[in-house]
Amino acid sequence: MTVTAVAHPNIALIKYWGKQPLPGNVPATPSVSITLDSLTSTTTVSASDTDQIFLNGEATQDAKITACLEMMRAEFRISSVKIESENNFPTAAGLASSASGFAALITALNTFSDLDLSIQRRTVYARKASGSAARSIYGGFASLGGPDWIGRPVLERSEWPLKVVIAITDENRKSVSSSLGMKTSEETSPYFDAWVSSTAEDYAAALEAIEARDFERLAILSEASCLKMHGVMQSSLPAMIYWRPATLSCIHAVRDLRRDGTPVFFTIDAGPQVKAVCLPESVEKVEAVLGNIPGVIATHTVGLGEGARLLES
Ligand code: 2P0
Repeated sequence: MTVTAVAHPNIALIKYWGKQPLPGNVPATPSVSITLDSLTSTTTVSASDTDQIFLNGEATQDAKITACLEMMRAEFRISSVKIESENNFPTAAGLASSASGFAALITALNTFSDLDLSIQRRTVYARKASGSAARSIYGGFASLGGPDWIGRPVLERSEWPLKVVIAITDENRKSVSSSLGMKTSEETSPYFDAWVSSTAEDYAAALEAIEARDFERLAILSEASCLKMHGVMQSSLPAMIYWRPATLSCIHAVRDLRRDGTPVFFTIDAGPQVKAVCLPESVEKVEAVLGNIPGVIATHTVGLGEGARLLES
């Protein structure tokens, strides 16, 4: 039997950065995200004599996928498998390929191995594989918060159909993985505790802003969460400076646009790309402004996507 699942990356508006000293990959901060459309991870699981992993057509050893299989086999009977995963966007360049990849893998394994996991339990296993993957199990707006650290749906994509203009400023693979980066921040950033305690408030306020469709409030909270996270990254030892010069130019351009009345805000993950979140009517203006910034290689505009799902064969 062969099972194929697809999932999309998500971008956190209130960010997850850091883990609790507990088993099961438990985040230190709650997060809220939007799942994107267009960008897709497609993962096929099939029977095999030995475990084999292919990423974008190339045989590879992937420590996180191997650990995910081990974690699942500690609880379930899962035979040797061949895993083939393809992304239609750059891997590991701050576009959350691990979120979509693991959301698709857990969804495919669930059916391949007859695990019969509820959607909530799929978010838990996705989280254990990669924290942000819990949120890609759902489409639209999703959250991952305590005390149970289960992924939850917040709004359907049709309930607030925001757009995201992604400005690509560097297509190289990022130099520091998120897991290592988080560990470095936990151990060395003098701001880490303040980051964790203040994010609980941002999370509650963002859920209220989303519920109220209050764009301006969500803009302020999201930009603050992003800049706080990057402050923690930059105050770690060694410092993680993910931004390129064009990243900073995009930040200023988005702030100028909003000050002049265009509903748009920025967010940036563990990479150099800028995601400008806006209302549909502002897309053309945001694309034109960001596309003209020196150092911006390309812009891609996406909408909000569906949750992880099986591909009909
Ligand atoms: C997020 N990021 O909330 C934050 C913002 C990156 C910056 O979640 O160690 O790949 O696998 O749980 O999920 C990226 O971290 O980390 C991430 P692991 P993950 O989207």
